[in-house]
Amino acid sequence: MQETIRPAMTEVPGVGRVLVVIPTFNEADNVSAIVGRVRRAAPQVEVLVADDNSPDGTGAIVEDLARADAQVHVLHREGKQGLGAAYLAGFAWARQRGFDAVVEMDADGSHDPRDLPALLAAAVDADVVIGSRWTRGARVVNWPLRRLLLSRGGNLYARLALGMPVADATGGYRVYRSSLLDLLDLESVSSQGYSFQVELCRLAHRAGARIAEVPITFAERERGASKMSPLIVVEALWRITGWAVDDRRTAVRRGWRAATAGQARWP
Ligand SMILES: Nc1nc2c(ncn2[C@@H]2O[C@H](COP(=O)(O)OP(=O)(O)OP(=O)(O)O)[C@@H](O)[C@H]2O)c(=O)[nH]1
Ligand SMILES: [Mg+2]
Repeated sequence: MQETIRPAMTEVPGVGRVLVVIPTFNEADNVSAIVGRVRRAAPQVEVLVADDNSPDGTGAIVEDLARADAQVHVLHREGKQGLGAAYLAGFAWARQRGFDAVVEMDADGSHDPRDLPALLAAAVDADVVIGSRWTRGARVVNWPLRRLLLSRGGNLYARLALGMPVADATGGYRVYRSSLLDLLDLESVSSQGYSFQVELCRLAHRAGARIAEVPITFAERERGASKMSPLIVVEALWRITGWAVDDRRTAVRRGWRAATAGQARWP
């Protein structure tokens, strides 16, 4: 049987076939622009928009984009089920089709596709690459003080509570190698909102993944409405605290087992 050879154009050197997953809910004002910008910034990658049946017609707009471009796809989902669920569906879509890496990116323009080549280059030697707002060289443009403080505070808490050596554990501009996603227990993921990013970071860290951070320029959304809500912040705080308690319980249990095993040997 003759082997199918994929054109080199659809591969990122050292990484392979890459799918950019863009979750959307009511992003009709943004979605065409972001898909076009991704395609221009990284012509080798494919794009999947995971739309939660947006009432503003985002899904139909992406249908048109997909008809015109074989590297653009749309996943229509039944209704608004949160960012985390949309990403998990996108990851499953990518894995079923043999993509080697998946990128997470917001539709609202906060994540600049021109940073994508640098993120993909870092993925050559990493399992996860985080586009970081809080690494030297990064820029955050037009964010109100309230959002800056929330992000800095949330990241500080996540870092201290979970002991992860990551500056931006809440950021949502990332590359995951599929080989890592295959190792993670994604069925155990329960986060809906922001804490999804922290939860995946924690799973990756615990799996011993090589995590790299690359500075990005992050900009406040210009069009459309934010889906950020107090509930999303409360969910993140609640879950991070729960994971921190679990981690400490596990550590105490391990310490206790080690200590009692020692006693058995030296009565
Ligand atoms: N499919 C899907 N996408 C969602 C859902 N909630 C948010 N999104 C998308 O996730 C991305 C991030 O959401 P944003 O509203 O920009 O949230 P944010 O970036 O945390 O907040 P802002 O700073 O206010 O923009 C956007 O592309 C949204 O359209 C959801 O329930 N389902
Ligand atoms: Mg946003």
